[in-house]
Amino acid sequence: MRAASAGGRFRCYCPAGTTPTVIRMTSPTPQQLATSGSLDELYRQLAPIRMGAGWAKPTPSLWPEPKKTFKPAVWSYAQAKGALDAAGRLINTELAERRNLILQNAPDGYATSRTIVAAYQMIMPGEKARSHRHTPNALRLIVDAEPGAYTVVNGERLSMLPGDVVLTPNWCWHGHGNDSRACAYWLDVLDVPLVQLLEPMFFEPHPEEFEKEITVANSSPMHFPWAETQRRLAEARARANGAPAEISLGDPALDTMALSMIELQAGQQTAPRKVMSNAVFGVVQGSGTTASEGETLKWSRGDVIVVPAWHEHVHKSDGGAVLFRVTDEPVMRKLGFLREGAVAH
Ligand code: GTQ
Ligand code: FE2
Repeated sequence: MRAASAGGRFRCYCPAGTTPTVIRMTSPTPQQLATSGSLDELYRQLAPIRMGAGWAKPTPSLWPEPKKTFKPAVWSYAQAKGALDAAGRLINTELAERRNLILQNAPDGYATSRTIVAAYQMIMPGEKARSHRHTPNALRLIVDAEPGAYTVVNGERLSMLPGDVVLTPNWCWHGHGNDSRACAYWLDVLDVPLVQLLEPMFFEPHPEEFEKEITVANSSPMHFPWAETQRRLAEARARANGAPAEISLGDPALDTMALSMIELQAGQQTAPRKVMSNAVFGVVQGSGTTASEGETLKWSRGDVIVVPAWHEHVHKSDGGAVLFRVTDEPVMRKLGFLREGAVAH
């Protein structure tokens, strides 16, 4: 069999009586390309050399505004708690390194938003979840736990009480434990989808399975205790002139994620915003609604709301609420992509 070009097509010369078939296209010569007689012929010649005509735009590479790939959504803590309680009967932390429930919102699975994934996690009394480290940055918002639940971050034991936020930045060792008599439930927020996109993913289990605790921290830059947050919110409220108070935790707390707490007093609502950063909200206390682009999401304590980038949104509360906000703002800002859009009035 001998391949040859016939009018730009590559066909085999077949034995008499058989049908000619187009065979694997070989690389066209510069001369064959230069003498291509039509655009269609040129496109066919380009395919086997992995070149595409940018002007033909089979799929556009640029568009005028962000696509709405991800949708605003809400997840129920009550449902998650039920599922985690079942998982508590059905799987232990030896088998499952983490007993976590991923909040899936991507059209093709996994992620909660383009850059950020959120998950509920539960650890039972007496259990330990072994130590490991990874390049994705992570943080936790504690929802329900009694004194005795803790995370060990780089050898420091940090207590986990409701409303606390605990950081485990890029490549820090971390494991969890629970010496209390109650199951501990929290919300994990990680930049895993961003790390998957950029591909600097590294993961390592701790060589001793459970990292030894060197110290019990009574104050750590990795720990934002709820009592301190409440004190700061009260100060911010006094300065807010009737608008919702917002304080940031860290500046930013992590290289890829900025954290803040927003207090909505009874009857308050946030100013409408449309920002080029993805946001995940955890409800620390109270209840309310988030309106975003024609949808109204209802939420109460422990629930999680995601507002993808470039979606106008407003949070409202009749009875008062505190929202924990996590965004990829530091990434967008550093790259020069952080825009604030005009909002409808
Ligand atoms: O607790 O270390 O939800 O590594 C996902 C990955 C939690 C954790 C998650 C993790 C963790
Ligand atoms: Fe982890």
